[in-house]
Amino acid sequence: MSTRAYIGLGSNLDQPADQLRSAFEALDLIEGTRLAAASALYTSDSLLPGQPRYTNAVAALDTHLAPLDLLDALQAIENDQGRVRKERWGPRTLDLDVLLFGEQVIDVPRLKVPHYHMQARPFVLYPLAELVPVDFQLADGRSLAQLLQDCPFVGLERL
Ligand code: A4P
Ligand code: MG
Repeated sequence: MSTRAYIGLGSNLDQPADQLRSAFEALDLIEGTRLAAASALYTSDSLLPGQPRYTNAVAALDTHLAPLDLLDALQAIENDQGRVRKERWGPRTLDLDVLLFGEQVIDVPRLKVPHYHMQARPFVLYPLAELVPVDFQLADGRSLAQLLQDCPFVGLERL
């Protein structure tokens, strides 16, 4: 049986839109995994001042992998696309975050799911909303509709 996982994609270096398009292709090539759906791309200012603007999107995956194996595959894609980790929250060619993994709540040092700040980030919630049913709920019971209401579509541009 496969698990539906949602992945947040972000880039603010080296042609971000192209980085995300390559990443969608790479996600579909992960072993035991298929890209079920991809959101539109959205741009927004960085949460940290002085960094280039970000392009973000969300992917829906159906995967037979265990969560940590999926994380390994995501980090391999980040590395393949030239990610250099210098500082936390530094500019990056590609960031892949596991937003949701089925209904699972995961809290181990390498992986926290649902992703910690997703509920407050319009560049995560609005692309996610394109891919899920209107009555979608997170593993902890919060409804996406409520999260969207609390997180206005401000500063976001849909490409
Ligand atoms: N890790 C734990 N949980 C997860 C998860 N659910 N998904 C661990 C992925 N990784 C997870 O991640 C650091 C470690 O988190 C990993 O080794 C993994 O084991 P990282 O990607 O190396 O570091 P990071 O991305 O710099 O940190 P973080 O906290 O993921 O940053 P964010 O939250 O991604 O924020 N502004 C706009 N407009 N758009 C953006 O996308 N992104 C950031 C970075 C800042 N401002 C932004 C955006
Ligand atoms: Mg990250």
